[in-house]
Amino acid sequence: MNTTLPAAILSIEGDIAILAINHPPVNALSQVVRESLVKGMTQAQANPAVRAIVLICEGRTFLAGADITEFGKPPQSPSLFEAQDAIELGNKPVIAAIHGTSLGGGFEVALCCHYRVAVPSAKCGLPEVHLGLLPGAGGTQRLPRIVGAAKALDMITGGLHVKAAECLAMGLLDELVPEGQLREGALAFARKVIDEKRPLRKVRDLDGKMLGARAHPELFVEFRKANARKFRGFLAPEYNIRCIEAAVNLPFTEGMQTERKLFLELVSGPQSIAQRYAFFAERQAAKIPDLPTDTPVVKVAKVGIIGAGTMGGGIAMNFANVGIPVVLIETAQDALDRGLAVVRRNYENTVKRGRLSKDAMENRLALLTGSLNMQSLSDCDLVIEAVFEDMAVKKTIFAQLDAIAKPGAVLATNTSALDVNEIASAVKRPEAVVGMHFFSPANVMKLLEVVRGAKTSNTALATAMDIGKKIGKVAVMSGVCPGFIGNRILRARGLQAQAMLMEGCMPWDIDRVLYEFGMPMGPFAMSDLAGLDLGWSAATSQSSTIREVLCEKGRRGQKTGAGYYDYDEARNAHPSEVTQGIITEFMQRSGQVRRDISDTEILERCLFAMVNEACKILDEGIAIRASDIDVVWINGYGWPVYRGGPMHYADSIGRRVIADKLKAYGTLMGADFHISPSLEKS
Ligand code: T1G
Repeated sequence: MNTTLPAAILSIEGDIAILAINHPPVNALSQVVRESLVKGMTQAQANPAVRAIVLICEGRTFLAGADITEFGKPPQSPSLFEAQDAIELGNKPVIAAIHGTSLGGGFEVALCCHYRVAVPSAKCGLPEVHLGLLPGAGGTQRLPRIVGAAKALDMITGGLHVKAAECLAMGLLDELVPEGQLREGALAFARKVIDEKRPLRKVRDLDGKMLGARAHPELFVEFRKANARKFRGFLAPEYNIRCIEAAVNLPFTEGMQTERKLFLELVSGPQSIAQRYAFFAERQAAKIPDLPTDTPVVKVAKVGIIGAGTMGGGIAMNFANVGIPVVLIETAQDALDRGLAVVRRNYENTVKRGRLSKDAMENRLALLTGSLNMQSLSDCDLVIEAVFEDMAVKKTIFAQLDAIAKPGAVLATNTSALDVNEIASAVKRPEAVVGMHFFSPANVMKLLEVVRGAKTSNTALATAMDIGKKIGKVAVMSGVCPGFIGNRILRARGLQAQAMLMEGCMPWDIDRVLYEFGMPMGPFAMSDLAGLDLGWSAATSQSSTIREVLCEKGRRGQKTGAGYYDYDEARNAHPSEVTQGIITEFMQRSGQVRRDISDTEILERCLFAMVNEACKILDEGIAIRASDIDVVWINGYGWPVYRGGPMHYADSIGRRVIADKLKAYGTLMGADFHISPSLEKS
């Protein structure tokens, strides 16, 4: 006998009820799901034949959290709390049957079940912190009661998705059932619960782990100190910590009140609004309006990478990490050996940090082969060129590649700014050419700019976007222009920063303002990190810029112990009298008179110049939508996600206000500066 509910089917097998939720795409706890939980549980508990209830989901995953699209709208009953009470306070044992990713409110529902089983491929987590929130349905109070305060702090403030085996070890799961047999396994477990007369075990009643933590309040002090840098500027981590402190020190009901109060503060605050915006923006970026969703995609079974330098090696790791073999091409054996050695060292560091097993490292390294012969690329489905940023060199390589690569192969360039159309002109199959701009370090940074050339085919574009997601990148499509989206905006900011050095600022003034805004570092610290001599040549240097003079003096950045800053042995940056002297001399030579520049002016000229360039990028159709630009800067340059990105930030200030401020700065913005048409009209 089956009962159909708004987003579920309730069925009875013998003395076990099965409530199967079905609400694609991820069984989010929308109103219809909450209603189905209350109705299904009530009916099953009222049925005298039923002695246990299995809660399971159809589709790709168990409940994956509250429906984020409902936030900021009037609440619709029943509430998530009512749905949880219908489970936890019922008169029959409820077993959660978990697959996919049981996250946020979804896992909080599972924690209200009396027992939890999962397939080995499942993951559980309370990642609300990534949305600028906290687990607002009892997760901060129930999780520590099972795993203890220390593990709860890591899991919740890290927003971790924890593998089923680890969840079992921590006591979050009662049993792992065979992969692909979740329903059968859950029913068998329910049978045991009935036959063994297991109790209605409620997590809220567990207190053993809390007693232990109560005796060690220093845990929270140390945790805050150890994570201060990582949590800098964010509200949600601190609020999550306070909730876990409440779980340790207060009775359950009072702890729940603390959680509710802090959740309500976060959910209506600008940081969570920005982080929820960023969550959806990232998913929007994958949607290219004029690219049919059924566009054929090349299956990438083997990748070729030309250039085994820092970028080439880092790019190669992305593919090896997901089991795709890579052949790395170099022109000389020592360069090839060096490149492969860097890759091995990167993996060894990850193993040392305990984030990769030695076997996994060896398996990945086994997927990487090196060759001095470009013919080795002939069976690759995707070839990525990652050589020196010189157009002539790139065109020569693509012409050679054209004669070697197999029909249908996608030919990508990792260029960070050069004209993809010109590169494509070097081959007879320009439709196969696409830009895949990785960000350094390529094995770490999540952003991938996929550059669509004038002749790039839909298949080449779709393949680049698809493989980008498969290797864990956030792919954003860009049109062709110097610097594409991210670096073009970076340049606009850099022009203001450099100009202000000639008006009275020192590099450390500008870096401080942007660091305090939330950027990981300012433009001058970034330049020192990357190396001031990128693209510089002693042969042609003429002391014409501050950067040239620094390079001529051997101050080429962190790697030389000095650049804009002086660096100590621990590579800590210190303001430099040498740099100050160079800047002062430059100002005197050009007759500039120093003036005091406020932090506000520094911030506005840097950020508003970025917004203006972003508007031009939209005006020119280089980016599809404003939120794509935000995704680029959050994932490629460390724009603080709690501020949503340059365009979200612009909207929070008002584009009209920005246009007026830019006009007020007038010629200070530079002789070549002009306001974007769309910003002008806003
Ligand atoms: N609400 C609404 N829509 C969601 C959603 C959610 N929670 N999760 C995903 N979607 C949409 C997404 O926008 C996309 O839509 C589609 O589903 C597939 O997503 C009270 C307050 C589950 C790991 O943080 O991490 O519970 O673009 O492309 O790569 O304490 O989605 O197809 O139209 O990401 O396979 C807590 C968020 C919420 C989990 C699947 N939960 N989701 O990844 O697919 S707050 C989360 C994810 C909360 C409680 C608190 C991932 C995923 P479209 P996708 P995927």
